[in-house]
Amino acid sequence: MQAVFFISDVHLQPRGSDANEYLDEFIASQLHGKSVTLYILGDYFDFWIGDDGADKLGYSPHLETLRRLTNKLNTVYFMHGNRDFLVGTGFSEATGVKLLDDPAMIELGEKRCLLKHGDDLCSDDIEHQKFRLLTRDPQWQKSVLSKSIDERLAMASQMRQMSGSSYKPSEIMDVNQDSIKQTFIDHDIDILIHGHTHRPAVHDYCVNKKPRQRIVLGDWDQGISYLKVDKNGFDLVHH
Ligand SMILES: [Mn+2]
Repeated sequence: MQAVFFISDVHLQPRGSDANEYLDEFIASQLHGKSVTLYILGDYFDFWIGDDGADKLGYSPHLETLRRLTNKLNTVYFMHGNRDFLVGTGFSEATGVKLLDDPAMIELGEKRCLLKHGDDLCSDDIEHQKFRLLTRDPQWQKSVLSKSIDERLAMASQMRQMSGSSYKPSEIMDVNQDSIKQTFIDHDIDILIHGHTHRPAVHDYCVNKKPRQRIVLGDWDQGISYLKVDKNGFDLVHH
């Protein structure tokens, strides 16, 4: 079996940050010179104001990196997060990366796996769920994308300030266990893979008398973080 990698929450900054360096290191050590599949499960970019604004934000080198990966016969998938929900077909055409719906079902060996960013599993955070509904609405997105790049930049920095200033207890920021159980049942899956919470871990469940697992991908604030699946099994690596 060809290796399959999953990452999320890299939060790449336009002007560069430690995460940029960790990502380069990850690509060089794990992906370079091999034919692999990479799933990016949201919040790859810390913010995104539309595909036409990537250059102005200084994100072009990141797009070139993805283009080089897909040119080398790697398959790269991208799912939106709550930061980069405006990534669109222009990005996909520029990079060769395939856009994925949330949720997405895949099979890994014998296992039925569901992929999600994970923010809608945090159903106790009512405020965020309202924000999510609004920002995923195609009409709202269309009206935002019709604004000038400068107007969208101002909007993005305002939104970032707002989310940075509101304090919420940590249990509200984690997934709701009823939402998890319902997700296992609704999709009849063995494994749920998601990011968003920045709490990398493998959780075991028993739902409807079947063992199930929830694998949470980590953030990249302190180092490389990924899930690798190959003939040896599942390996969650977080530095
Ligand atoms: Mn997120």
